[in-house]
Amino acid sequence: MIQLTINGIPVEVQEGTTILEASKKVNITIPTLCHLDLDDFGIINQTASCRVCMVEVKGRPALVPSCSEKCVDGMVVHTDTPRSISARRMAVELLLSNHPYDCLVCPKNLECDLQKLAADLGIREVRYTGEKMNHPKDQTSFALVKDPNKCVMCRRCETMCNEVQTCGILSAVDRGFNVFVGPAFNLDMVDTSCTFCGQCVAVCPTAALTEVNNTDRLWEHLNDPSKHVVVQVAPAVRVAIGELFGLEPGTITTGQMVSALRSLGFDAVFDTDFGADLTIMEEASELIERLNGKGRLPMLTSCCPAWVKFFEHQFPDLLDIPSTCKSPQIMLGTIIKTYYAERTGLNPADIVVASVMPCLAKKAEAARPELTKDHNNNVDIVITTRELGLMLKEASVDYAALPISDFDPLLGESTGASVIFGTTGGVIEAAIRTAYEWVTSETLEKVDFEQLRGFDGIREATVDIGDQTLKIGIAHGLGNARKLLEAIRDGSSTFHAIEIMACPGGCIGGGGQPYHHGNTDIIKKRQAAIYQEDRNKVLRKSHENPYIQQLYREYLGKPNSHKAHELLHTYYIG
Ligand code: HC1
Ligand code: SF4
Repeated sequence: MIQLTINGIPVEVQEGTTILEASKKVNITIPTLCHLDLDDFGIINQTASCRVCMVEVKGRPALVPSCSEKCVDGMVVHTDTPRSISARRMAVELLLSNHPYDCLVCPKNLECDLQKLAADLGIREVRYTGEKMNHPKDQTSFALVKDPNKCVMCRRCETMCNEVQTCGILSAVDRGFNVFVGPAFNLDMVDTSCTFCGQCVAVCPTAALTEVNNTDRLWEHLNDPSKHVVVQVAPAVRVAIGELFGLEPGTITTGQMVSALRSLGFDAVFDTDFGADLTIMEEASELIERLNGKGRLPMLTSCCPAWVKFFEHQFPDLLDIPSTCKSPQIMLGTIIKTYYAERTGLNPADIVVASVMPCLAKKAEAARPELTKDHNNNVDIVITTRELGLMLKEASVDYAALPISDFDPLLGESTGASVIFGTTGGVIEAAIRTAYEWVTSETLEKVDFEQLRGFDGIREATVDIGDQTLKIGIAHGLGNARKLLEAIRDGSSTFHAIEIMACPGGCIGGGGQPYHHGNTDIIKKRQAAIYQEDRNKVLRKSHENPYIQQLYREYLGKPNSHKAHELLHTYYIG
């Protein structure tokens, strides 16, 4: 062990610990900008490029960056000397000298780490002025916007994209003053193999990477009396949106969220969870069929659109292994434009389906040509959790004070199995709850499959169903998914089913959720809330949802029927 003092406080740390890490141990905060430590998910960005975390070490003539400097025995560190504060201010001023000053109308206003740092350091003027970068914005995708002029070269997005997601889209483009992070040859995002997972957006400290904002388009629809505008909300939104209104992470606000949506003027408020229950009906049937020899094993879940893009781009030889089920978002959109339209006598062309998703890839998913019908999108417009927060603030909604209300009937009814879709491990657990009862014809008394839960990037578990032992794999984060796929490709995989979610933590850590600013405890609290919401439900198995049963009785026939296939299944494009 190594002994040192920081600001006069003795600290004992293991060899290899940085001064920044040692400081955290004794609750000393050193400001940083480029540094990102999501160690729970194996993510550390340690480029030491911003020079904001400079500190003084006794006996050293120069200041050192605390994020990369390792502790040594007997070290005496001071983090807040006039010299280190002055160096910090200069580093921030230099970043600001070249940064656009449009904070008031910037998409990251009040959420920007650079803005906060400047405020915390009391910067009131920038002593250095000069040329600014003038690169065009990339607005070519349905999911994200890249504004190179706001790039501070922290490389957080690059670490996320290349090391965690292993997508390899982002790196330094251009040289010297004009340098920024973007795709090789500065290609348009839409022309790259980007999965639109949005994890680069989730960790960008400024507005160099943000989501496509669809709120104005949605307001237009809501203000158009000729349209019947309905909304669906993803499982992970209800345990995170409260954070935008000052509530503790992990606060479940399902009822307030429904009231909030109604107050915005939606004609009906439906639940993507209903779509998730429907997905389980189809996916559990498909799994049982494949286990009975009809189709290839392992079967992979297919509800995460960034994951779908990833295997289409990177594993085009394995397109027959994912389930053919559309995602819950698209299943519900399809049911709204068909079954719901018929029941209500509305022309599908007059129905606008909006989705609130924790995810940026859902925006791109809704626009996929094979998921639209007769040029009429099944889901017309997707906003993120953050965008819903913006709309509610625009409308001066006092979120925390809202009464609790229920989703609209039928397509708003759901079970606990669908809620857990929002966390890593939840989709496969939901599928197992149903598959178990269908295969064994026995009641599953204990629905909590603890062995499928957790945060490890790759998890393995076995589940006994009748006389069969199923081997289940779970991965979150695309780099982890790649490892499981490579094993399938080389023939060494022995799994029967694999769940994959692109974002660390699953949808609760999605690129459209309230910014966590590098605090993984927030994602863990959201996960605990998801499991609590499952326990709160009377029904916890998808096939027990009475309205799902009604939908099959009245409209779809049986799971995997011809009609179910036509409406609820899809194909992949390599
Ligand atoms: Fe997800 Fe899904 S769980 S993909 O993370 O299968 O976005 O929350 O809506 O469609 O249900 C996202 C979440 C979401 C779908 C469901
Ligand atoms: Fe990489 Fe995902 Fe960002 Fe695309 S959205 S650049 S894949 S991190």
